[in-house]
Amino acid sequence: MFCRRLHLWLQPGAQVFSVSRQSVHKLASLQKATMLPRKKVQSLLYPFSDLEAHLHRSVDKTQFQLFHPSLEDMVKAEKLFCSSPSHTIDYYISAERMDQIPAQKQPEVCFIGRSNVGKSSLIKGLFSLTPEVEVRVSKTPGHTKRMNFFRVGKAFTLVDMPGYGHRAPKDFVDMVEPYLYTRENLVRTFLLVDGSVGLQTADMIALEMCEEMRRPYVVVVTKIDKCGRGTLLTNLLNLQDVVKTQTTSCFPQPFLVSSLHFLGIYLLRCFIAHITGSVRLKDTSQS
Ligand SMILES: Nc1nc2c(ncn2[C@@H]2O[C@H](COP(=O)(O)OP(=O)(O)O)[C@@H](O)[C@H]2O)c(=O)[nH]1
Ligand SMILES: [Mg+2]
Repeated sequence: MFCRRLHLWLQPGAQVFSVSRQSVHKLASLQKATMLPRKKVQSLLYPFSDLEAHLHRSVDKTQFQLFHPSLEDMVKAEKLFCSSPSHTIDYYISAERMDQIPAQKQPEVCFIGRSNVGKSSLIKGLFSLTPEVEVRVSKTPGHTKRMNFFRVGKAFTLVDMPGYGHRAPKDFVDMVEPYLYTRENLVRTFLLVDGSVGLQTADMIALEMCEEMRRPYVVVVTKIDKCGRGTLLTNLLNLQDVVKTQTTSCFPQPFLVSSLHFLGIYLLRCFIAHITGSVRLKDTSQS
């Protein structure tokens, strides 16, 4: 890891992205975001573009950009996250056990990760175009004690899972594991890892479990606004090493997000729309 660190141009203290907090509410829709200066638009849509130049040329960057849809595709995907009379987005049900969840045909995606990693904030960000959908975000770790299901029309269901690790190992065994193993319509699991602290023991346990499950999953790197560029890149390269050497079912590209500054939210919306079969991308080689 320390050798990797030498590849970076370290700028201690330099915050990675600089969209001001006040302007975040204006960023919920792409149409508004694209009015910003070009460079800011780039980092909002493809957060990795801000980091790319700071990696040594020996680092393989293609893995970070496998899913790289056009702006047009992202606009198409965004429509899916806007509620309308014929396409209702709503909180559907919350459950503590599998037998409380009705079986469903429509594809499902779920968000798992340690308590406080930013799951609920990310889901809130994804649904920011439909603010009437209530997603509770807490300052207290372990707040989400139930599995919360959100319906996105007939397109897919999105599930906010209880956090594991800190004070919540029981929830993991009781809820997260049985759900991941048995939910038939689950098409993708998003495993969230805090980019400002990097992979922790509990993340590694979750990663191993996702591997055992042998169903496709994706790593989402959260809170990328919270640390300097050097720390983020170090954590990111370490994560890439783990994904490359220790996983077979993980999508090689980590998705970088900041729910606070709206970075990477559009790209993630587009990826979800794509994997649930809701939006056909122009270039179908992206998977
Ligand atoms: N700086 C920063 N803080 C965040 C971000 N996302 C979430 N947080 C904060 O992290 C804490 C936990 O977030 P939450 O979404 O409730 O985490 P959960 O337990 O995984 O659902 C809250 O205080 C959030 O405000 C982010 O992108 N950047
Ligand atoms: Mg939560």
